[in-house]
Amino acid sequence: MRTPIIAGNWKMFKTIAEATDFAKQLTATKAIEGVEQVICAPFTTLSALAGILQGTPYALGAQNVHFADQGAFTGEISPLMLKEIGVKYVIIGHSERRQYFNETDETVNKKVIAALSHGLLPIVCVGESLAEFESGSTEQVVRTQTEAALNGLTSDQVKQVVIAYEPIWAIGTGKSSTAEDANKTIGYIRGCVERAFGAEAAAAIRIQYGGSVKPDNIEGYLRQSDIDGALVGGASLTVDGFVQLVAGAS
Ligand code: G2H
Repeated sequence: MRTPIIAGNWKMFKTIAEATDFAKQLTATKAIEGVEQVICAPFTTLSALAGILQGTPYALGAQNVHFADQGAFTGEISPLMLKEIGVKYVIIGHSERRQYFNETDETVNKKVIAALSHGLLPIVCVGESLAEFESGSTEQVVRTQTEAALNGLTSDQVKQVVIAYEPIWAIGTGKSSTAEDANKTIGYIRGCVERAFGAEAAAAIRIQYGGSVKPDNIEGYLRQSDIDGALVGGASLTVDGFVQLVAGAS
């Protein structure tokens, strides 16, 4: 009943020329149905990608957004600006932004509220560090991050949010959580959503796994009861890789 969603997170990779090549190749291949497909690309490439992806099954995503509509915030991009380009999704609170750019639970929440108010769909990242994993605090960490990110939303708004559970120790390291462990934590996150927003919202919200997902391990994750897709970095950078990931989720 929940449509799986595969989102490629290109991070700080691809020039406009490279992104354009990718999109042209991707749109020339036969699209796989039954899986929502999103490319979260660098800001500089979004306009060019929008021109190619418009009217195709591939949605466009950004990797960050500011919470204000406009203002003296040098270097930032507002939800209005993303909406104008034709962006549909926006990653909020990726661990790299929490780690390197002072993203906090509070700014994540402000960004989620701002994105939704402009019709952008947030992909909110939560996940524990290696030390937190080893000390057994995974559930406490993801609960705090999830509750903070969704604070103040209505249950109808929560249904539009995608959560990506990404254990930090699995990101870009080649180490990945087992499918069973990821499913257990994602089931726990769904339980947190149910306690705060009710059973209907919890049944509707899509929760992805992220962290070293590859074409050869994606099927194991997607077979799990609570995992609704994947947020994928490195393996989404080639057209072949992206298509294989989507095939693995279909
Ligand atoms: C985690 C993930 C994408 P990778 O950051 O969000 O990256 O698949 O390269 O581990």
